[in-house]
Amino acid sequence: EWDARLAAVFADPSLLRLVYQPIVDLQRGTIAGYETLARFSTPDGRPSSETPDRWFAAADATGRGAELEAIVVRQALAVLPTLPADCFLTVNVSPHLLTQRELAEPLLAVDDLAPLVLELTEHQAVGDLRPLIDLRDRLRAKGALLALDDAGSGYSGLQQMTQFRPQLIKLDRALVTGVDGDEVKLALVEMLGEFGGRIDAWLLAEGIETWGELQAFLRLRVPLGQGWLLGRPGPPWVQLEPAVRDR
Ligand code: G
Ligand code: G
Ligand code: MN
Ligand code: NA
Repeated sequence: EWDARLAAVFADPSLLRLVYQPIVDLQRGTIAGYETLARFSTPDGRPSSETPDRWFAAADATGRGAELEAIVVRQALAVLPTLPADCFLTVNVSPHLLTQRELAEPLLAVDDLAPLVLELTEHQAVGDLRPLIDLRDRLRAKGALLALDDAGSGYSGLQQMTQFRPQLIKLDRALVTGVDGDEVKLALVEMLGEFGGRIDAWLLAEGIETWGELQAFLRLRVPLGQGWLLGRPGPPWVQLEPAVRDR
């Protein structure tokens, strides 16, 4: 089942299409960047009924995860020159796949990776960390930035912050949802903000869906936000939701 689906995408990479969700400079109310999100189609042109995370998990399970993420990376690198000025572009990559040749090579082949941001979440144990740290340093030297995705979730904890030394910390949606009126979530966000300041990392609140949540992050002076209230994933380069833009 998955073997046939994946084979179709590797034969025709246009079955994997990227959409782009705005990331907002909360204090200025402008777009600071975009997150790329993969969308899959079947060979007959219909949207896949499987979610992207299932696609990436299935590819990983058959040893082709790096190859699939490489399709994303190639498409992201191709649109990079068309990105609006002063914006960054993020891609989601699994740290345990990043060091594989299929994924590392297209990135290392580029002289200047700025303003590309690699969003890392690890759902598996990474064995020997040294190759990853070495690669991270080479990618940084080429101008790539690192983000820790899903920060505060079980998958992206304190250990990963010390290992990856991210320049961007993406607060997990679970911390964002209902943050207004939840003292414990507010305290955690404040703590991570302080922590981010100490290690020179920016905080990004993802999954903002309500005005109450947005106001909480404005009050906390969290610099960056993302979520359906602000902008949905769409074609390049979708603008902010009108209600937010005209506010
Ligand atoms: O956009 P959406 O909510 O459908 O994404 C669902 C999940 O799939 C999210 O966890 C997201 O991080 C993951 N995902 C989407 N695009 C990519 C991608 O390009 N690479 C990887 N590894 N995961 C992705
Ligand atoms: O795992 P990762 O954090 O990369 O997943 C990002 C996913 O979150 C994407 O699939 C995207 O579609 C989804 N997303 C983005 N904004 C919102 C939001 O405001 N609410 C919800 N429920 N999902 C969101
Ligand atoms: Mn992400
Ligand atoms: Na995330």
